[in-house]
Amino acid sequence: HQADTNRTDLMTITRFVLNEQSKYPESRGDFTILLNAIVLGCKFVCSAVSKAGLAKLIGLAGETNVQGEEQKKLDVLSNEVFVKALISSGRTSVLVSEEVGEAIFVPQSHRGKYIVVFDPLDGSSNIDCGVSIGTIFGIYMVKNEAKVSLEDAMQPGNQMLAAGYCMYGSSCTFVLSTGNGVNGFTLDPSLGEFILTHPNIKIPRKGKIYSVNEGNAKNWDEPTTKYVQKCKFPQDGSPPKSLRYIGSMVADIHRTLLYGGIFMYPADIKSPHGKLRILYEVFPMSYLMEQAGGQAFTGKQRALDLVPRELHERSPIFLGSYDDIEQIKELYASSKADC
Ligand code: P6P
Repeated sequence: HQADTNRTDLMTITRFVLNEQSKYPESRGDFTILLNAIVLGCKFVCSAVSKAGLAKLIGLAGETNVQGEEQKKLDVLSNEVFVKALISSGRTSVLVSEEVGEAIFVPQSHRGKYIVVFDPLDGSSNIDCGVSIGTIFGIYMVKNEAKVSLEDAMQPGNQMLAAGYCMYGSSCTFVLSTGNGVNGFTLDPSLGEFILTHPNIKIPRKGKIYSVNEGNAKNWDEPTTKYVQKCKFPQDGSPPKSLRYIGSMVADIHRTLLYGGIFMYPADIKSPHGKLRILYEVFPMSYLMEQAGGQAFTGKQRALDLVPRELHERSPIFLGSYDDIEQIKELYASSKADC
């Protein structure tokens, strides 16, 4: 009977968020409308990604994005779908997309109180080989609706009020936090609804996996080098950690969130600020990790305390299980002490 009840008592993402928002008497459903726009974009991308191989959507669109990378058609499509869905929701004022060099100021007629920073299709270089890719987003409140500016889009991560990602893999999984923990939803394609499948995700306090591109080892700084050495040759008699690196942030983070461990994209001699973008990669994933009981560290400070100065600014990032991050923080602290 209980199983039947669960099966018929569908906790969709919309119902879940409405429940959450009902805790705030002043909320008028704006956030739910905004989230539905993001969910619509993810449903579209999920469908397009699953058909990419067949629909010949793969392949270069011939254009290049601000990162100088050749854009694949799915990048272009995904970005357009999210921008249009967010603007038509009437709940946003400024959008920042990984695919667009400048901030997008929403026309006055459609302005609302939220700012959305997003990477419409992160890891897109993996599209052709079928590796999981994803959409990453973060949401801020505009500081002054009457006077919207670029500053609204470059707030520190500790001002973020919600963040999440949607992973397009063997199934389509939407992971979200609105500040009260982390919850995961899986798309039921027959219903076209995201159903709650991973309530109250908590990252294990300590993990057995480290995730980093070892190909950059030649260029790492000393604390990162020492930490990875400890993972491979533990001095305390514990077994070595396993290395898992997919090369698609959403997939690496999703595994870290569920299984524990540490994900690292450190600074190195080649990229002194690391590779990952603060606004729509580092902040949303750091927000989720903290909400799930983990930590996020840049090598110098708590990641969410960064204040971005450029829209597409990068930062080194170490995030994951609480105890694992403590270890890397100690190594950076002692290396600073040695200077
Ligand atoms: P590397 C994908 O291009 C991406 O932006 C992230 O999704 C991923 O974590 C990272 O870059 C992989 O970078 O240098 O290890 O290939």
